[in-house]
Amino acid sequence: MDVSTHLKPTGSIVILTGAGISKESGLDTFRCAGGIWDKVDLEDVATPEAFLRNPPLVHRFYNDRRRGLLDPAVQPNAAHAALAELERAWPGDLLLVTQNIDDLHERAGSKKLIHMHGELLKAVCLFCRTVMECRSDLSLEQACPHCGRRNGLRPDVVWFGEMPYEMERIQGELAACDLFVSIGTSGNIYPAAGFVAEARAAGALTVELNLEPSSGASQFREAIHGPATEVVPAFVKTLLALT
Ligand code: BJW
Repeated sequence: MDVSTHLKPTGSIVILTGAGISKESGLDTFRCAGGIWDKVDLEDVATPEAFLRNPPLVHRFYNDRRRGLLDPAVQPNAAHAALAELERAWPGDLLLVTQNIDDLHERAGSKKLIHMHGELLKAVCLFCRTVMECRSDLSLEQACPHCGRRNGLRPDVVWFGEMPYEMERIQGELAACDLFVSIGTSGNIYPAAGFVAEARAAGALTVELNLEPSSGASQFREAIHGPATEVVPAFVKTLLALT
């Protein structure tokens, strides 16, 4: 692919990542065979109604995933590292938007980052809306350290039917970007699945980097298929050669 015909080194880049980028770090994806939604019904754990119906079940699901994320074996991989390097070295604007609730992009060194579906290592109090760091198990019995009330702490993640975070800022950046890159996402979940159309409407070059063609693959101008730890560093190298 010759990105140099579409992109100047001062161009602005928006990158969207999904569960596939963290797969080779040891975290499960959602919709792959053997993935999270093969083990648990999303209606039981990833909706506000599920949390009202059975909060201990929802807490157990996220407590298990939080412990998994904090396992010392789970570390950022070469794809996370390449995106952090791109942010450091790219002369133009760059925004990384992740659907992932893990903290592997931060650990790799990314700074201009939006967690549109929230963060596993944060909790929010439903009563006073305080957001707090959370590195251990959550339960209904715990009192909010800010307002002191029990029964209100939940993981600070975005469930189905809830509004993803910072949508106005993301849409503003998509409307002004020259390159949109989607990495490791199946393209099934909106509004993230619609970002490629928004970037195309803004005249951006659109590129998909994924293990296999995603649900929205036909909307991208270019696609490179393979494991993130191989295709992302190679693509970043191509971009940095323009600088
Ligand atoms: C590799 C790899 C390797 C593997 N290397 N690649 C139409 C328009 C707009 C909205 C809707 C609509 N229809 C329905 C909706 C609503 C709904 C939705 O999209 N539903 C769909 C079922 C259609 N969306 C919402 O409700 C969202 N909110 C919203 O729309 O707000 C507006 C609104 C408000 C109020 C009322 C109505 C509307 C919120 C969505 C929240 C999603 N939350 C989750 C779970 C919470 C966080 C968590 O527990 O982690 O977020 S669902 C889950 O899916 C998680 C992920 O972030 C998200 C996306 O998954 P992702 O990342 O794509 O993972 P996979 O597994 O699907 O794909 C992995 C890919 O990687 C695969 O392609 C592999 O091939 C690849 N891969 N190994 C590279 N080594």
